[in-house]
Amino acid sequence: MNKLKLWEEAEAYLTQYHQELETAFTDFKNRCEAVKREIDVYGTYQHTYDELMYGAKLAWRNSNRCIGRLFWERMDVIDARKATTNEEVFAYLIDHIKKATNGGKVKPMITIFQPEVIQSGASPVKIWNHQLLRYAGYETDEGIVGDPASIEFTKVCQKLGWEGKGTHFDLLPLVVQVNDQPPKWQEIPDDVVIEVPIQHPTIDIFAGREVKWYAVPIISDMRLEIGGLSYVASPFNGWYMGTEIGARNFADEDRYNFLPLVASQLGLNTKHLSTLWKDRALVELNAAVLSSYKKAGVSIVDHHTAAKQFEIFEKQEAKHGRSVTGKWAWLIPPLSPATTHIFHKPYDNTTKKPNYFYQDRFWE
Ligand code: HEM
Ligand code: NRG
Repeated sequence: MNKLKLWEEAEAYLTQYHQELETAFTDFKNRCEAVKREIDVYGTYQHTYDELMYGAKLAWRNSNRCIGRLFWERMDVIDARKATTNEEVFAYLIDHIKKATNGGKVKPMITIFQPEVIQSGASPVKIWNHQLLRYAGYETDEGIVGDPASIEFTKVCQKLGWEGKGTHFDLLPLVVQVNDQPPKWQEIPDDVVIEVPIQHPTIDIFAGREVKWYAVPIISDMRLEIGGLSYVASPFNGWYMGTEIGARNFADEDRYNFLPLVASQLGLNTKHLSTLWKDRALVELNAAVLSSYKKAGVSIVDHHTAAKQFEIFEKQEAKHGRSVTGKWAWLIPPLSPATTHIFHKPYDNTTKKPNYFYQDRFWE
């Protein structure tokens, strides 16, 4: 990115920041002058903590695929830009898991490391994990063990010397890389992780097998862009919507694929698709996820409540004279979508900035 483009991006963000926060006009002008000079002299600039915090929240507000945006102003923003060593990065990540988990009362949180260096394109801090907490997946002679979505990354971890126990629910290690040195891995301490045993309230839907899921989804492979700066390592989390686990992670044929087992435990006729055995199994599986998280005292939201909250978000944004952008195919829940208002209207999928973007994997 050249200086002119960077300044344009910076100016657009500073303008939005000062407008929405209604700061004094002189403060806005002074800050613009300072940033402009910084870019002229150094070819880059640094955000103040307040700019970083508000930018991360705006990026959430602008996340078209997220149904959880009502709470966009309520997120803890940790400034980890001073972390330069593997040890410091690991410490921040483990602290993030601990504080976001918060004993089960999950807190939305983001930890932001140094941004990409504009002049060289180098990234001083990289996180290789897709989520800070995720289960390994192994190809064995008896078929896949664990989460099929993790097979490739699990191989990467094994190449680095990590060895999993070989269960269906082995937490992968954290893998970080500083200054393009060889990556380092570290196991996550047990005492900072909450996992929820999944049980149906009345039926043995897993035929006695131990099934569980981790409490907090912490996406760690997206790039946070604010005012032309790219925070390539900025893991963030909210809490789960039940269907993410019950209708996708446990149900997709290329994930844990539990529907046939659950249906057979429910005594359903799986010979004919027309018995709706998949739909019946899905409902009980999702009910089991929601009631298990509730019983364990871990925050989770069902898709009906989440859709209602999203409707409030849309009204709130309209009241502030702002348009809500969204990606319909992602916003509708994968279970009973037409029971939510989201199904019945179109959404404009324009990308606003700041935002969270996909980026190339660091390990490929
Ligand atoms: C996507 C719910 C918090 C940013 C999603 C999805 C759901 C969801 C259901 C779709 C996921 C999928 O289908 O794989 C929630 C809930 C939250 C929450 C219930 C509770 C507070 C957050 C926070 C951020 C965020 C704190 C960022 C600061 C995103 C982004 C995506 C997303 C960027 C797209 C992810 C992708 O493309 O893989 N959210 N979210 N969400 N959410 Fe949220
Ligand atoms: N579907 C993924 C997680 C994606 C993000 N979901 C959230 N994000 N709820 C899964 O692990 O099932 N969040 O920040 O809360």
